[in-house]
Amino acid sequence: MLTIAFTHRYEEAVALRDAGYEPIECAFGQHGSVLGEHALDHHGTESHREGVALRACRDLYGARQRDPRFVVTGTPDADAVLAIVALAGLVPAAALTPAFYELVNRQDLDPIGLALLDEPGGVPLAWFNQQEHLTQSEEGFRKAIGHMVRLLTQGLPASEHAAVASRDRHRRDKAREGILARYDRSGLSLPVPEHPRTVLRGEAAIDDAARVLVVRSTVWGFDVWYRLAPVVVSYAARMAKVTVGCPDLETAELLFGPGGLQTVWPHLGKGWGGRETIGGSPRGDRLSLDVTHQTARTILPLLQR
Ligand SMILES: [Mn+2]
Repeated sequence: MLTIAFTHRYEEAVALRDAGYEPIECAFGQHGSVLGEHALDHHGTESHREGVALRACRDLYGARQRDPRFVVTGTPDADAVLAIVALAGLVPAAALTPAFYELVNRQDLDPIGLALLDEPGGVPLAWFNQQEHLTQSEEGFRKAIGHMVRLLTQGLPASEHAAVASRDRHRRDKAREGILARYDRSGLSLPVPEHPRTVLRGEAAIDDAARVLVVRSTVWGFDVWYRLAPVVVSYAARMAKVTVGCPDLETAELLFGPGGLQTVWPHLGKGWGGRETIGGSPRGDRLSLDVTHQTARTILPLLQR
């Protein structure tokens, strides 16, 4: 009997772990990570570990088949969900091909640098990512697990391949439509090029004039936006919150010095925060689009390069 316990609370995850549940990617910000017997996390203080789906599929197939109790938090992404499927042995071992779980791992580690639809096995993974209502809840995880099991055992019907590609094109178009401004280091507006080829990161980002992109988003579009500037200030319309991001730690530190965006949060106001590479407005606060533009104006003078 598959048991999924979802929690937002560190203490509850610890209690469930102590009761014998296996935590999957149970990282709780400053509390750190709750690890079980198989140490299945790779965030924060555990970032030296390999991804969880990779280890579960390659090394730990069926390890929790007789006691499939898991504690989870956050979003049921492909990495966490595939790890549960493998540990619980919900599909035959042969259905877990290295090509697929290695791709899940690569996408989890670097979602912005990967043109998923161009990768072998990328279309089925993109299909999973497109599924809706995969909420941060037990129900969301159960739905996601169901999708993953069907994908692995039945494959994706040929007719769905074109639909996946077309939905992704639609998402990227939406992400582009949301672009409000693109600034150089002095705050001067730059045009938005039609077909930027690669994500701007590291020294290549510094070589380009663009620094800050301001967007109002209704879709996830960082893979599109980081091709246009190495700092993205995004207004999530539905949540009414502002996110600030850089494509990776190296780029964030080139632009803002050691600590990357950690040096930026104190300038943005009380409750703003996050990691070196991504974060944003206080959880639960609903902000206006104006704040997004103000955020970009505050960040520009903080750029060191
Ligand atoms: Mn992961």
